[in-house]
Amino acid sequence: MNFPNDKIELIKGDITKVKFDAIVNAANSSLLGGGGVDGAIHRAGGAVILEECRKIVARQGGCKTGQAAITTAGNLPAKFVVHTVGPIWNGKTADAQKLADCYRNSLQLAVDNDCKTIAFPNISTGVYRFPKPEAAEIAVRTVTEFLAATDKIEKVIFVCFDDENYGLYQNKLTQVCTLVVD
Ligand code: AR6
Repeated sequence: MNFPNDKIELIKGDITKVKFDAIVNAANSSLLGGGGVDGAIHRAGGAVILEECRKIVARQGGCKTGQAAITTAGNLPAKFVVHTVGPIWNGKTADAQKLADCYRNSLQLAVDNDCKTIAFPNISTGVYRFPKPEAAEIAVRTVTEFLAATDKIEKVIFVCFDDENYGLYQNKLTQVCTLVVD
């Protein structure tokens, strides 16, 4: 689906199928895999992703909430996986800031690795229970701001797995992009 901001796209589907320079993983701070989109990425990408994650852990001891780390993408059609750790929702303002950090730091890491296209799942809106409307607002606002400040990223795609997130992103993207165009 296309929006007035032609650098942003939206699809409903499985992020492991996306052939972009980078796909983002909603990981946990151990970086050693889990369920949800994390499990899907490790299953489809194969053992090389976990091996590289283990090396990152050995080097820096995991990944803090809001931070991001990058590996190659194994058998996935993408070139890189950016692993970021979303906040576990507990109703605090700090959670919103950490979620924005996830989007910002993932985009910056993609730029640092010469990626021009990047796909995001709906970070923290599964097991970590971040409210979907607020998470969509933060994701769209943070990505839109980042894109306005750099010409290094050519395309960002939000990959929604469920109808609720897909509907929320459609609304948010239309609103934000209309404001930008006006
Ligand atoms: N493609 C795109 N989106 C997906 C896919 C997929 N294949 N599978 C699930 N989603 P979650 P979190 C959506 O729980 O809330 C893991 O165990 C899903 O519908 O994967 O950040 C990690 O190891 C939801 O909208 O991540 C952590 O321990 C979104 O991805 C913990 O879960 C995020 O849901 C992270 O929790």
